[in-house]
Amino acid sequence: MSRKESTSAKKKKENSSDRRSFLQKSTLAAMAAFLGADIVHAASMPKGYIPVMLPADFNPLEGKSKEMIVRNEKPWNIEPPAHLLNDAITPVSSIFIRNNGLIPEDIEVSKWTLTVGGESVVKEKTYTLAELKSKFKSYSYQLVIECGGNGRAGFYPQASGNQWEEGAVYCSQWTGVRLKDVLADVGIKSDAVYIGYYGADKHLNGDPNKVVISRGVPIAKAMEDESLLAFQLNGKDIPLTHGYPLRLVCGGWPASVSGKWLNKLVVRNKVHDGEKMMGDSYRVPKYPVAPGQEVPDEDMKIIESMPVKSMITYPKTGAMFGKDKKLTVQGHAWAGDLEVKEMQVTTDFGATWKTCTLKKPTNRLAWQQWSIDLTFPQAGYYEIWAKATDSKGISQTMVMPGWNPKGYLNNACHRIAVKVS
Ligand SMILES: Nc1nc2c(c(=O)[nH]1)N[C@H]1C(S)=C(S)[C@@H](COP(=O)(O)O)O[C@H]1N2
Ligand SMILES: [Mo]
Repeated sequence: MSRKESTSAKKKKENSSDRRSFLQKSTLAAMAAFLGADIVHAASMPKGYIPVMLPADFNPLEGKSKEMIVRNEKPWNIEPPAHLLNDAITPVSSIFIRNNGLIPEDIEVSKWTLTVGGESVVKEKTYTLAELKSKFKSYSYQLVIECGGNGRAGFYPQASGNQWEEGAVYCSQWTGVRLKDVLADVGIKSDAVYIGYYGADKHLNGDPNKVVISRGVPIAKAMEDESLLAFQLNGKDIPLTHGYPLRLVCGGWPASVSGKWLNKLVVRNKVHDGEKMMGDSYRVPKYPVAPGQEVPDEDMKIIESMPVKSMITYPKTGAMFGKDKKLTVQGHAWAGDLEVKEMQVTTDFGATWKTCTLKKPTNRLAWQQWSIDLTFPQAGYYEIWAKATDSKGISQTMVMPGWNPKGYLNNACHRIAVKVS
């Protein structure tokens, strides 16, 4: 408990100073991200000035909400507060950004190609974007993309990495061709077990030969209908920061398997061993460990389907309203490859739970909307905690779930505070 109090106190302080400096700070961070270098004399740069190396119509936040919280400037990582995620289909303005390296520059779409190779293809093949679009049928799905480290801020002892709170997750609509159709066209051998991706982003140190991140999924996940090579997000070209012009998207698994700026896929006859597939990266202990404990490498396993989780997106924490007034609480719930079968809230710290109305997902791997009407007969301070249960009967924990070295998979109940007067 004391840890949670200190985190929220810290957060409050950060937020008030962040709000004021946000535009300036995030604009500069965005410019640096696109330039691939810090602007040394940024302090003397005139307000509203667009650096010569950036296009005149450069819009640093690409339509992002001014309420986004900056977690890191280099690489550029930002997340929305929970209330910005209230829509069933997340608008680009509220989508978190997680980059491990530098956003690629000078993308020439007409020259963009995707090469599919690796030891388990019959023969390597290269497609232009136009070929991909014309040769294969397009499909659209709403997919939950959640960073494996979403909720990391809730772990104690603190795990290193972006201190994400609740916002490193979204469910938007992706349009593209099915990965399985492309793999069938290339021809894969019977020994294929895994696919791996490569993207056009550059390493933070600028070394063009260093791979930023190259992860992947087992063949079975790659072959699912919903695994796409996507070129549209919410019906428009994917914004540059989210992987323009081509992105691998595999919903329900840690977002790190959804490779942005995709230009190469490899079909492997063993588990893909690309950058950030080994060590502590996106891997968790095979058994529960004590917080802070070191875990031998052979006892770590790769994160696959994400665990059951939910969030409260309305009202926002701190909301005030009148006694006996009806409050409709809303949010989403998701469960990796599974469906959510029940959604509950408590206002008495878990002594009693109320069952919410829960919608079916629009398609497999989309998040589900839930809501519940609450009334508070007595004035005062309340907390609302939300808990989802998946189709296998597994529920979210109320306290910190299994600690792990990099702080992945925190699916503890989301809670908000409200005041009734
Ligand atoms: N090429 C490339 N793909 C990437 C990454 C990256 O750094 N480079 N980051 C991954 C991680 S860790 C996450 S959480 C998601 C973030 O996707 P978003 O920025 O669209 O929210 O992209 C994934 N795909
Ligand atoms: Mo991530």
